[in-house]
Order: sequence, then C-alpha cells, then structure tokens
Amino acid sequence: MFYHDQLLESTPLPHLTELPPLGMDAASLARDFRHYYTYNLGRDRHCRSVHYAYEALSLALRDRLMERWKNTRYAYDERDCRRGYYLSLEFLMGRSLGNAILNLETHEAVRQGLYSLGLRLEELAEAEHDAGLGNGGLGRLAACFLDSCATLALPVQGYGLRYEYGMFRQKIVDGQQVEEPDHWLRAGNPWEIERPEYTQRVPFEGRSEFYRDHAGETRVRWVDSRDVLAVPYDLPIPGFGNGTVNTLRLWKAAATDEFNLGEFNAGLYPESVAAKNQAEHISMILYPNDASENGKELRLRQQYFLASASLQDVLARWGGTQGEDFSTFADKNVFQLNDTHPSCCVPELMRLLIDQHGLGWDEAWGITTRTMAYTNHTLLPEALEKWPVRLFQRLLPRPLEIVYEINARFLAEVARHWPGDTERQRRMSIIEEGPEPMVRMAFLALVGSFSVNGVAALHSRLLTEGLFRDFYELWPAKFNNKTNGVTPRRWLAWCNPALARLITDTVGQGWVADLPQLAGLAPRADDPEFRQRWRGVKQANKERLAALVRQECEVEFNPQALFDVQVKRIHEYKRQLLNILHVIHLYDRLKRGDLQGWTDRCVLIGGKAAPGYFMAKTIIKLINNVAHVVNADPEVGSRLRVAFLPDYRVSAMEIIAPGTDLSEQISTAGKEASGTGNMKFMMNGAVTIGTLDGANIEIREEVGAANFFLFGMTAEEVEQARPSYDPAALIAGNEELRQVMRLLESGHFNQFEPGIFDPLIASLHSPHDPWLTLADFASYVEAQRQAAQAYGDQEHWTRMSILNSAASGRFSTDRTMQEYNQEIWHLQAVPAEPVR
Ligand code: JN2
Repeated sequence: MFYHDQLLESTPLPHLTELPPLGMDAASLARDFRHYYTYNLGRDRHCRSVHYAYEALSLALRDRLMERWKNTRYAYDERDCRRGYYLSLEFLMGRSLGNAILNLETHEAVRQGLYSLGLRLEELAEAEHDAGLGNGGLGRLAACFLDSCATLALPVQGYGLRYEYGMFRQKIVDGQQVEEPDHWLRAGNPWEIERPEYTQRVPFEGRSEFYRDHAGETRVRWVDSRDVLAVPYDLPIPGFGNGTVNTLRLWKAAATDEFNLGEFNAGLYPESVAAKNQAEHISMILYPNDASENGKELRLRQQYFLASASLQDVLARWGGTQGEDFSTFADKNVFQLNDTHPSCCVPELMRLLIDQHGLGWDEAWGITTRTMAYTNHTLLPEALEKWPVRLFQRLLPRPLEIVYEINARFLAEVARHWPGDTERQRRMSIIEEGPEPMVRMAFLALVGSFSVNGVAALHSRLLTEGLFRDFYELWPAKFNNKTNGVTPRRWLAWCNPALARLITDTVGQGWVADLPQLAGLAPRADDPEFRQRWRGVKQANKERLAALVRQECEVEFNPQALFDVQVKRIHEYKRQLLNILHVIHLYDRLKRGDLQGWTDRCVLIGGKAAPGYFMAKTIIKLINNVAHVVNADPEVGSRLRVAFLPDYRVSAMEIIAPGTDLSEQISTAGKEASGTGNMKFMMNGAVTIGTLDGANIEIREEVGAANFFLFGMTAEEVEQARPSYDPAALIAGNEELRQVMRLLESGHFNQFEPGIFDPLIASLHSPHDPWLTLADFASYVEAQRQAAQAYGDQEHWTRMSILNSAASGRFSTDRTMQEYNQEIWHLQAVPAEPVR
C-alpha cells in the first residue's frame, strides 16, 4: 500500500499518471462502446438482449466519470477541506445512465455515436433497472441532495446501505397489490465500484467490561462481540457540467473469516454457515414501510451497521492524516442525519472517540455535538422511532451505556433549567419509562445535534410548537427550517427534453444550474404564440403518458382531456380516498346526466402500500374497482377515465410529471411534512390542487393564489375541528356527498365481493377519523369544479401552466443545499480541475 504510494510519487510512470483524457465526441464514445460490447461483455450483433448494449454504454461513460472522480478526490485531499456526510438508510437513485449523460453534457455525442451503430439511446436507457433503495420522499430527497451538492462542488459524501433487494415491485392482481422481490443487482450494476480495501468491522451483542490500559487508566471495552464486516461499494455522483464527481458509499454486510472456522469442525458446519448468512442478512432488504416503524430487530441492526461503518470510515481517513489528534476534527467534519434512522451515530461517535481513541467524555461530547445535525421528516406519531431498551441492551450493550450517560447529563441540564419540574424531565427523557422502557431516537438525535430542521416552513413551525416544544424552549437557536427541493436536472432537463428545449430557447441555458432564471418565462405567458408552443410540448408529453397508461393499465387516455394525477405512497393522511370520492361524484354526475360545464378528465393514481398496511391496500383495491366500473360504462364514454398505475417508481415519474395537467396534493393539513412530488409537477407546468400543507403553502406563495386551486381546512382549523368532527352531519347536509356514500355503500363497486370496502366506509363515518376526510369534501369538489372550468379555457390554462413553471425556481435542491451549507455545514466549494 505505502510502497505503491511512494512508487507513484517518486518514480515517473507516465503510463499511469499521464493518461490522455478520454474523448467526449461521438466517434470516441462509439469506439469505446464497441470495445466493451465486444471484448468485455463478449457480445456480437446476434445478441438479442438490449441490456448488454446498455451495459457497454454505461461502462464507456463510467470511464469518463472515473477520471473526474479521481480529480475530485485529489482536489478535496489537497485542500484538506472541511467535509460533509449525508447519512441515510435510503437513497432512491433511480436510473444512472441518463443522469451521467446529462451531467457530462454529452447527450448529443452519445446519441450520434449510438446512431452510427444503429442504436437508439432511449431504448438502451429503458433497459436499466431503477436503483430503488428507498421508499418515497425521504429517500428520493437524499438522491436529489447528492446531485445538487456535486453541482455546487460541495465536498459532501453520501453514506448508505447496499440493499440486495430494493423497494418491492408492485403487481396488481384482481385489483389488489401483490409484492414481488426487487432483485435489482441480478444483472450486475455497472455503476458501482467495490472497495474491499476500505472494509470496516462492526460489533454486535457481547458485553462491555472495565480494564486498565498501559498508563493505568480505567477504560471500557466491548468484548465477546459478534462482528460483521462492512464492505463499501462506491457510486459516482456527477455534478452538472462542472467536472466534479462526488461519492455515494453503500455498505454491504459480510461475515468475518471466523465463520469459516466451522469448516474445521464438521459437527458445527451448518450452524457456522447459518451464522454467516445471518451476518449477511443485515444489508439484504430495504424495509418497505413508509413513515412507520415496525420495531424489528434487523432494522436496528441495519441502523447501527450504517452508523458504525460510516463513522469508522471517516475516523480511519482522519487518522491517516492527523493521527490521534482530534483537536480540529469538528472543524473539518459535519454529519447530516436523514431523520432518526442513523441517530445511533450519536452514541457511536462517542464510543469510538472514548473507547478506541482514548478521549475523555467532555472532549468527545464537544466533538459529537459540534458535528451532528438532524433533519426531521414527519410529525406522524407512528413514525417516531422508539426501540425497546431490552433489545438495545442485547444488540448494542456498549452504545446503550453511553445513551444512559448522555441522558443522565442531559436531565441534569433540564433540572438546572427548570428546577423542580420533574414532569418535564420525564417528558424530555431519552428513555421513556413504563412496563417496556424505550429509547426515544428523536430525543437522542436532538440532544446530540447542534442543528435540528424541518423540511418546509409549516412543518418546522409545527415541530417547535408541538413535538419538540420543550426542546425548543431549552435550545431555541438549534431549530431551523430548510424547505425541500428537487433536482432540476433529472426532474426537468432530463425527463422533459422538449420543454427544456423550449425553455432554453426562451431564457437561455443558465436555468439548469440556476433555476430562478425560469422567472424569465413569466412575461411570455401572455404571448399567444409562445403559449401555443408550450401547449404543443404538453400535448406530446401527454401522449407519451397515455402510451404508458395504455401499456401498463390497458386504459385509453384521450390526450385532449384534463390529466389529473396523484402519485405517491398510499397512506390515509395523503387521502387518496378523498380523490376517489371525487371520482365517484363525477361518475354520479354523468349517470344523472348533469353535464353542465363538463370537462373530460383522465384520473391517474399510483403508489405503493406498505405490505402490512391493510387500509392502504384496501384503498388500492377501491381505486381499481372504481376504475373498472367507470371505464366499462358506455354512458361514461370518454368523459371520464380512471386508471391505477402499477409499480410507481422514479423512472415512471419521469414520464408522469411532464404529462400531467393537474397535480393532486390533498393531504390533511399539518400531516405532510413537505411533499416533493408537488415540486416536480410544478416545474413541468402542472397546476396544483391542494391543501395548505407542507410545501404547498410555499408553492402557492410563489405562483400566486390565482394559479393554484386551494381547498380545505388549515392545520389550525383541523386541530380545532377534531373534537366536534361530525361526518354524519356532513353527509346529511351535502346532497352530492350523500349520493357518493350511497353508491359506495350500495356495493356498486364490489358487486361480487360483498363487504370488502366496509372498513373504508366505517373510517369515513367515524367521528374519530384522524384525517377528517369528509370535512374537506365540499370544498374539494368546488376546487375541482374550478379546475375543470379553467381547463375549459385552454388559453387561460396554458398561462397558468407557464406561470407555475416560471415560479418553481425556489424548489431546486440547489437552493436547498445552499441553505444547508450557509446555515449548517459551512463548507467551501472546491471546484474540480477540468479534464483537459
Ligand atoms: C418520509 C419520514 C419518512 C420511514 C419516512 C420507516 C420510516 C420514514 C420516517 C422510512 C421506514 C422507512 C419518517 O412524508 C415526508 C414528505 O412530506 C417529505 O417531502 C419527505 C422528504 O422530506 O419526507 C417524507 N417522510 F422503514 O419519507
């Protein structure tokens, strides 16, 4: 290792150090493509699978990333810069090929190079399997953040897990969700580089004991542990057109060699191999629960595995240059925790600094609380992570001791601040007392971090007023807001090339890395000729979406109709049920012959339900049954179409967002922390129908009330209405709602499946319905009527569409990352050396 370093430094090895940069022209790309296809993959013109062509192109592009990647690492090392780490159990990356092409700005050359070989880029790109290493919002946000950090040349590395199985694939059978495993690595992954030389060792179980070190000091060590190896796989994260390539490091769990001892002991051989399997289970599967924890032991193992491997990796790099001097560690490193899932980092950094590196408590605590920052992504109580102390004790005995010590010192501070207020100490304790004592992970993250943020203005305010109120009173300066965003590279430039071209023709090309420049579109909203071009692009994108719906759902969408879309995880608080009630209302109108001011409409709903979430699965079944009845009714014709799109995922959204007219963001106010799909739709010229929830509020502020269909109660009104919520009175007082409930309850949508929707019907009737679904029905229907009317005037609608895109500049993750950097991370941008 060192020998080679010196060799590279001292001896001239021109063949290693001065490789000429790889050509970015069509001919060079085509040559390298052929090289990989023929010599590396061993395929020829008779090969029937397009997958190998995808792979050959990916390898050719990966080579181009590789030299920029190395330059970026060198640049960070030479500057000895302060670095950021984004720790997340989820990175919902989607496909990488298109992203690499776009960010290397080599789209045209690739297209031409492939054309010269008789190949089409679109077809190759379709062969890539999504990297679905996340559930929804929180995972996709992490992926958008990495894109923006690389584009801003910020020295930020992602740390996550390399799940063998990503988010399940959703099939719809008889209207019901069926989950299939997503073995996404089966065909190999050309984008990852295994780096076994940076393997780390993560302890579990065992116990801690005191001992005396060489200097006679009493120290603690974790003994009799069962260790698991963490093997890193690196993914390149290219910035847009700037030569930067950052890293996403994903850990795979592997058994230590000790497991092989079993081979020498034939009697225990099967047990030994079983133990090896168990170690490797840690990174086997992504938990498919969006926003609710299920308390499984394996999940806690995953969380600690990520925390420990990542921190050890950072400390090993630190030791390589600074030895055992940690005096400037906190000046040079910052860790952003993506929700509480990686919050084992707090006790783990303490453990590593104290037990492994000999620091005292106060110095270690100073470092920890100057390097950790925590982002909260939900207010839903069921998503607040708690782990039984007993489980924590068995799996992580030494970290638990440290949690106890952190808590004891913290509660002493609470007692100093509020003398005699034992109730407050009980409320704020990291350990929840009771028959089964629990570790409250959010409080652990709060106490261990110097920054705590929510993900939209409303959400951040609600955190300080509710869930984290005591902590806000104690440490107001810790709390801040960072409104989410999405990357405009994937979510506009790549997924909507026709609109991107029109925008570039209109405002120049700077918008791709400076989204507020889209404001330059606004003056053109009143230009009839521009509107016509804008409408033409939307129309073509709707045809593309209609083709997807035809292929996946066997439902015919007419691109002249209003495309009304709700895609996101299925959850009661997101109120897909309210959407389908409106669909039933429209159906009822058609059956009654009420065609006054009618606008033809195609309703698309998509999303996955957590496999154990019965109500969410029943909602999927209802959507499919309603779709079946409506689409088959000759009286409805093409006036109303309904489809449920199976297997909603990143690559599907790349077709859906550009083809949408109306974006459904209809959660119960106060429940959706931010939402990010809302931003993707807006950028692509959809108009939002939504509640005053999450980032919808800020979207409406940016675009103006006239270009947003608002309905429903505010978060404050929701909390006020709760005690007196009376669904029976709402039904009795609203003829349209009465008709909808009558249709639903008559079994019209479940003729041969009696009773299957009773749980949904009961939840709508319940005065304790936490989502107050019926309270917003009337105003939702009214807002939908206004949207339909607005769509009827195509000039007016197109104007709104343009203004939505034009006002979306704030919702780029470039802005979000700049705010994190200016207010939390304080990193210096390190522009990469251009590849000559
Ligand atoms: C989340 C929040 C979210 C979770 C997910 C167990 C739990 C989990 C926990 C994931 C698991 C896997 C807490 O709902 C919000 C959106 O409003 C917001 O836009 C995004 C990004 O900030 O975060 C979502 N929350 F096994 O996904």
